[in-house]
Amino acid sequence: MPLISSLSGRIVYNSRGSKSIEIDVITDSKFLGRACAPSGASVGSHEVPSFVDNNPELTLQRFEINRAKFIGVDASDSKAINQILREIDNSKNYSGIGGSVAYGLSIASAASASLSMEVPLFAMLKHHGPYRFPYPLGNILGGGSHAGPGTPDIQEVLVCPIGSKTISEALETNFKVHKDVRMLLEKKDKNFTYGRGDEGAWAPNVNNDEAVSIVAQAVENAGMRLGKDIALGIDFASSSLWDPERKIYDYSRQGLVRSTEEQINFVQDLIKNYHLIYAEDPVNEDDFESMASLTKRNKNCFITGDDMLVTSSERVNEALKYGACNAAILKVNQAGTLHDALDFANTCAENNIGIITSHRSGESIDAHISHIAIATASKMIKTGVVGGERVSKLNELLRLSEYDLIKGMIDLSFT
Ligand code: 2PG
Ligand code: MG
Repeated sequence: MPLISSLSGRIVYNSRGSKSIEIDVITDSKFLGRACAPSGASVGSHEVPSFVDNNPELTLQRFEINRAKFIGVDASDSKAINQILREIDNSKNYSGIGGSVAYGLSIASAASASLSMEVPLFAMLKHHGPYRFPYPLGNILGGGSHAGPGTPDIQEVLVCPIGSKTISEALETNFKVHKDVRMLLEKKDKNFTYGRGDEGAWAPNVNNDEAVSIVAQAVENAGMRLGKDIALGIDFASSSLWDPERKIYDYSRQGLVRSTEEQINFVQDLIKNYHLIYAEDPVNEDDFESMASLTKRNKNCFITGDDMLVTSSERVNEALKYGACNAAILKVNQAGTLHDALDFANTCAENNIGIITSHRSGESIDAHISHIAIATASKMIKTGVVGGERVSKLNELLRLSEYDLIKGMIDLSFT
């Protein structure tokens, strides 16, 4: 049994240059597991907060005061780690210890246990059922909270290489589209600076309609069939556009507003015209009814809840009452601990909700999510395409594809 012999924590910096908490867990006095909490820019209002009172130093202090309570605990027992955290912090959302401590502790413990047990993390987390390899869902072009004025209001236009048969082929395809989109943007705007947003997606001065059409154009120019070789997806992150007082979606960069009905029609037209396979947060985080109407009409598109579900079993159970989604984003730091996130994954799997494991816009070079995506049989892994903190997850997928346990094949099925 991999027993925790020591723990330490520190403040480090994420890909945005903001403070984050990193936790080290050592089991059996020699196996070091290390995890750094990521953070979002477009944060759902029901998410676990990263820090106690928004204060990284105070959060680290809380960890220091409580760390001895984890000594001697079985690091592979995510439930036991969770229980101790719940005893320390009786708030519902880890606001007493801080979401980044909950994240770091739970992931670092699992990582350390996997070293001690000499099994890869994905295999330690998954005990039964067939393995599947997720498709990389790559962020190609965007704006919203991830980029500045002049960029699209829509946060992300993504691609999924659904025709690829291996992970390396899939990665090559995404890299090609990312490069080709830059060439199209250069042609369109002589002043294009090659600027990129927080996740490495191009951040050009184009409106929302142009953003989607340029990515589609790049796919077609490369001789690939839209919806067959590559499918497009969009993260509308529409809670960031929603104005609850005026009850409108405010596309301020494009200078227009949409009522809820107009928003649904806008999304529906994009799904139809571009054969979208993926539509994330197309309506605001609490509008389960509108989400349900899109889910009902689009059997071949993942209508996905991110800010809506915040990796919470409670929220997904609520969504199920409406039939609000057929897919869900899994971000461990939205939930708090690895145990909470795996619990959410089970609820999704039992109810036929496809899982998409995801990075955050503020990231480290950790690659644990690549393992979590495999362990949860995620349909896709949302990682971005370029940037060291994005590529680290993709390169880990390449390494993992070498395991005999996993066939290099990926299989995007809706069932
Ligand atoms: C999202 C994420 C990741 P953020 O909205 O899905 O792309 O962004 O981490 O800023 O919430
Ligand atoms: Mg999102």
